[in-house]
Amino acid sequence: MKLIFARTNILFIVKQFFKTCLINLVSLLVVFGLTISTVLANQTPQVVKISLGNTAGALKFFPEHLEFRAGQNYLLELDNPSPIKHYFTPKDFADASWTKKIPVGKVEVKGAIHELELKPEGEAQWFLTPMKAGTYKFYCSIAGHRESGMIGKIIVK
Ligand SMILES: [Cu+2]
Repeated sequence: MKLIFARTNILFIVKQFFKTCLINLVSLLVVFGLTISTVLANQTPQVVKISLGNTAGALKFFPEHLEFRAGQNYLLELDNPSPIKHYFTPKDFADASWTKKIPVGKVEVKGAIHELELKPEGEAQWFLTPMKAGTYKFYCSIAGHRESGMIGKIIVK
């Protein structure tokens, strides 16, 4: 009788011990998860430079192919070194991304942006996080430019 009682007691203690271990493990994972998400939110953006044309007036983007990782923060640094204005139009990619901000002087433009117009020597910064994997196109929407080769491909993995 005594032996059975002692055995039950030990079993109870062992069970309690594992329960405590499990609770501690879960708390640890929660804290770890929160830390990771905080790190992601404050993660320094990876800089991607894109030129709209060149000084020779080529109707091309440099580079024409871009690759991103979903969930990673990016800073697109756009410039227009060409003698004429161009558009950077990555509509579907922009829809599949979260635009954090587009700083313009002392203003931060937020929300759904589809297109930027850059005048000669213009520069722009676009902070975004691609959210959905896929293949997207970007182009210049000035009549004739896209047809002449001002088009590029974006791959989000
Ligand atoms: Cu153009």
